[in-house]
Amino acid sequence: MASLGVASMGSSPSMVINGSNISQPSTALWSRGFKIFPKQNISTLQWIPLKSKHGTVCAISSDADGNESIKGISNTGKDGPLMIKCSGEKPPTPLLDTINYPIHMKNFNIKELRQLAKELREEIIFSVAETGGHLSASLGVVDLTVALHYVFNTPHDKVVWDVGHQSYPHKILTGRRSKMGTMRQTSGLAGFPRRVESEHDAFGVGHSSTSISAAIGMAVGRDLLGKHNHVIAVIGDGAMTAGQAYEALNNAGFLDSNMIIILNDNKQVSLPTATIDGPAPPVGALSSALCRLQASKKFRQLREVAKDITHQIGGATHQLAAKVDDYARGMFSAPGSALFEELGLYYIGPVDGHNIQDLVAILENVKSMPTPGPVLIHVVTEKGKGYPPAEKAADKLHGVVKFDPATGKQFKPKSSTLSYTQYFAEGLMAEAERDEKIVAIHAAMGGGTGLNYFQKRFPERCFDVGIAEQHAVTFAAGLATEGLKPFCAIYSSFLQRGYDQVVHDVDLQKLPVRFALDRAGLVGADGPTHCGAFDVTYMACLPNMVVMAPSDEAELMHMVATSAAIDDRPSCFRFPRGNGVGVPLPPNNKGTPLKIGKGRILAEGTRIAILGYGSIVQNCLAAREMLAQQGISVTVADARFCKPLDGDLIRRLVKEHEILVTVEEGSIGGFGSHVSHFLALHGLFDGKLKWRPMVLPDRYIDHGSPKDQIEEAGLSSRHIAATVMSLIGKPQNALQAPVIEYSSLI
Ligand SMILES: Cc1ncc(C[n+]2csc(CCOP(=O)(O)OP(=O)(O)O)c2C)c(N)n1
Repeated sequence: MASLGVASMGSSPSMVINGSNISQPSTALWSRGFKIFPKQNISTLQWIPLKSKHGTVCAISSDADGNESIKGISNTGKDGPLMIKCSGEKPPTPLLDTINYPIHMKNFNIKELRQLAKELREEIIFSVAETGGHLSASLGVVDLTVALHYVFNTPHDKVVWDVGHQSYPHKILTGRRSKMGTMRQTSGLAGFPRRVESEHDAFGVGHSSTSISAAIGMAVGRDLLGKHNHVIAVIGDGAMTAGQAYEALNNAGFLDSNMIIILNDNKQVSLPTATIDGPAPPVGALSSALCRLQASKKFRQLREVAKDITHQIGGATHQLAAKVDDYARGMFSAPGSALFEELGLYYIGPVDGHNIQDLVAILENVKSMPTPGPVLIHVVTEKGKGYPPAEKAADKLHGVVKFDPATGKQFKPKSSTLSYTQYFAEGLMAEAERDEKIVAIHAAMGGGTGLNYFQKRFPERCFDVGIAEQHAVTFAAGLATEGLKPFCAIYSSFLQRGYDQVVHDVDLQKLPVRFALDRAGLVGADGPTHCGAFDVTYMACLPNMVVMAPSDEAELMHMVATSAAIDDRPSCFRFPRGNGVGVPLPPNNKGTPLKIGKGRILAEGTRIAILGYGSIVQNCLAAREMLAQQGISVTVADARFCKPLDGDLIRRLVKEHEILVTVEEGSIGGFGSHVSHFLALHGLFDGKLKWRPMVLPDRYIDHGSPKDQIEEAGLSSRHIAATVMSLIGKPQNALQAPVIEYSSLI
């Protein structure tokens, strides 16, 4: 196990340890009042605590060569964030105004750093109130961010933010303050770190739990190239629930490269949601382990006593104390810390993540070590820290639209319809009322998937597995083997994580797991990391999977019912971010199972057939109206199924029309590819048919408004109509009608 020496000054500022020859303390200690030093340098150590009137304690340590270093460590307990003011006026930011890059804060003292943190908080609240975005995760790491940028030197040193939704203070301190007003908007700053946006963004993110893996790669790369920078991964306790994080920890301990992992523990594992009564309690064993660890003051004291006895008496008592120590570790402390240490990481913590002085002291100590190996610093923070409306809100104001900074009240747009997500939840609850075998699974996304409503209605039948999409899929497969009817609700882009599980654990075994793929297609402000571009492609190539997409919210409810009824193989249906179109819903939200593999014609025409797949059908209908104004008669069909395809419908469309245009909000290789495959195999390309596929472009589309994104993708109703016009040789500029996009209704 990698190990550092740790000398404790104990919890009392008046405690004096003079000249203690501390041999091999192997354990993690409370952050206040300690000095860490490389084990190999231990010879003599002097702690000379000096009380100042501010309660500051200074310690002097001297190494074997007699070199002394002085450390000032606060023990005042008053070092939390300064009170912030949120009037709605632009806050005065005299210190922040002097900083464009971290280099400008290097001469600050602790008091100034605390003031800087206060100004950063006010700045974030002010700017996110104007733009919307991820608020509370960023507020929670302001002090940590200040300490990191004070101690380390990005971009030379690499700071890898996990998920990246907490990176707003980092962005402000690294040259992007003036662009904060463009956050998540078309051509503006991204809501997550991106390598193309700044050299200070060491790694692009959006999906969780990648930071440790990436950081190890950077650390090993550095070593291979003989470089000397520091690498720091900052990962939340939520992100720490994913398997990849453990794979990385395991590998970090084995490779033993120097790196720092900061575990940002705010006791929020799943995304909190405002749509249930209170914040979602943290799920998973690690979470409870971390809680126990934080609560284990007694344990820390016991260990201090054991250590003191060890050093004072030695010999047999030493062994006894060591046993007490081991026993105590197993009993009270800290499955969390034990786990990390077993994996070969040196564990420090828990540390108050809002105490800049402590954070700076610890980071400087770890930084100054020549070969610490992988070190895990367990930092405890509060999500939304410093902003009372966020601290109090049930959802902690995790993700917000524009809001009033004085009150935290959000300006949510009024809509006559609900989100597709909510219609899904309603449809699923209607099924579950009638069939008690229906169970629901999500991966830390109760609010995002609407399953928080299901959870409330059927608490025993809803499972939040943490940010663990792979596990969610195989867990669902296991449930299916027992005859239950699992609905796995996962965003399209997040299911990419669980793909082998979908293939190997579900499809190959023909297990009836139902996948509800939310956020299909373009997602607006979250950008390409969250864009559901690929699911049709990756699901429809699987031999046993039934693949569906509803064109409106009523169809969504029918597809929920269809999936519930399919009990001999897996099935999936995708639906977009945004609101329904306002069609009548089935009675009591209870859908009727559709005939598998059967589409429908929505509007009859003569020359041209547009075959849409999914909610983009609404744009096809709008395009039809535009073309009608040009005297062009168009049939619009709703495919409903990508797999199995409705061969009869395709044959009919080809037979009765000169032109077939397929439209989908998905990548190449999806619905259009299946249609073309069918056309080719059945000789339907051998005549006069003109066929054009309209899909998402073969590149990633940046964050922006849904309207801008669909324009850029070339999938607006105007684009569909223009494609038809060009196919029949008419000038496209004849299209004057207003553009109606379903996506703009979001
Ligand atoms: C693979 C993946 N699944 C789900 C999400 C959605 N998500 C974003 S933040 C978050 C919670 C992260 O918790 P934590 O890491 O503790 O950060 P906190 O928001 O609490 O600061 C989730 C589930 C994601 N980004 N990536």
